[in-house]
Amino acid sequence: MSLIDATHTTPLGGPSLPQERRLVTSIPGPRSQDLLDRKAAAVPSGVGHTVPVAAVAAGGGVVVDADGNSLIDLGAGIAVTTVGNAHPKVVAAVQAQIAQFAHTCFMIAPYESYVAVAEKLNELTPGSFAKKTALFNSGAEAVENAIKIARKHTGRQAVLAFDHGYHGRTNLTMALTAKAMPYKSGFGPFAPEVYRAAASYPFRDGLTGAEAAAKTISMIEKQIGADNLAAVIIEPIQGEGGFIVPADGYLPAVVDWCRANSVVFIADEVQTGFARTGAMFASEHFGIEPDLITTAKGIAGGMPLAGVTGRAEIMDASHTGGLGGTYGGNPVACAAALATIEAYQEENLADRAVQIGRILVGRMQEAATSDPRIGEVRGLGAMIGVEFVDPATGAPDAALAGAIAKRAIAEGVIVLTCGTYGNVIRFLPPLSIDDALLNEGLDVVLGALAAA
Ligand code: PLZ
Repeated sequence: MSLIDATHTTPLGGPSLPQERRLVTSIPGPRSQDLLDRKAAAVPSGVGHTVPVAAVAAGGGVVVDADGNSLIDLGAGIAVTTVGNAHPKVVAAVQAQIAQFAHTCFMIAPYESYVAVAEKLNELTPGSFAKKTALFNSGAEAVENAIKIARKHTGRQAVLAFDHGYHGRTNLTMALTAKAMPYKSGFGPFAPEVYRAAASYPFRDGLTGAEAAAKTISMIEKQIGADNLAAVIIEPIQGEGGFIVPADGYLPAVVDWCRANSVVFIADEVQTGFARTGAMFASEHFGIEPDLITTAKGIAGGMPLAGVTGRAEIMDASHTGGLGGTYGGNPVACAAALATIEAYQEENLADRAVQIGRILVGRMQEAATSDPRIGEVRGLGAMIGVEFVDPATGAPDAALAGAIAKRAIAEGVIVLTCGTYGNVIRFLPPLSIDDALLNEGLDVVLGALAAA
């Protein structure tokens, strides 16, 4: 039994896939199990997986597996296929570009699509100042380069990251990431001159934005020294750390302090970017204009691409040849990005994210009124997290979040967890999901909560 056979009988992906939850076997079915057995033999165990299926097609709001099961997708491959999997525009753009040329290396022979993506990002990111953009392959690589640029611009070395922060799995980004397991344990030593402060976590710190910012700033001044600090890097809504939305005023106060002290403020919008939160970039909700913004994930409809966009005078700090990489801004990925960005705009997907968010928050808050295990429902647009707690103590309940996700997956709904304490269920549906399918997915998740 081979997966190749299965793909012959499986429809192409994209929005024309039947938008339904359909279980024809238990999860995993036999064909998926075959692949998981091969995976176990061929791929190191360090590379885990959340959903035990062999995916063969996806689109709209579903992922279809090799056994013919159709799962409702509430994760979008971790906020990547925000525009919808196998979006027809993206498929057409990729096919056209790959037939034209696959690669020249932008550092060797530049091409238009890279420049066009840079122009788009310069235009769409918040900030009315002159901007420039450099392209890379992954979120981690974008973050690495944002730090390089900030150090070169300031001539300083220290970087401040935050509790609950996530920035990637490379050496520098592991250092920036807060959580030891599974991201860092045993993988050190980590890059030096990385410091960590508490950010704002209203549900757990009880502080106003101004109070939390005062704590952050005091930490910087006392433990790092403004003169040593090149950059502050923060996710406007912390993603892997638990979908933590900072209190009002926190981010603007930190940005103001950075500006007054010539520190580069970097917003890591790898997870929050591209219509996900109901705005093109989450920074807009908080009224901030970051000096640099890192992007990836939703940028190119599933093709690997990432960017650093920011103030032209900071972006230009590096000597010629100091930034780059063999594949960064690959033409196929850039073609996909241009098609994806066009789709966000033509289909008003930021507005769609707001509508999806209303459904998510409405259903979860309604459940919270009668279920004290729901500590908080939070987020913006179609980036919503539900934090589960022990009702008696408020202590994080990771076992409950894990049990809900596991049961939902077994019943055909892809749902992800996150959080430093592992006790948050996060919703990141593709914005191409329809209301009926979204509601059915939430029925299953709430059923799993009731059963847990
Ligand atoms: N910055 C804010 O969310 C990636 C990680 C999945 P890459 N988040 C998903 C995992 O377990 O590896 C992320 C992010 C923020 C940076 C990154 C890193 O992006 O494209 O995975 O390198």
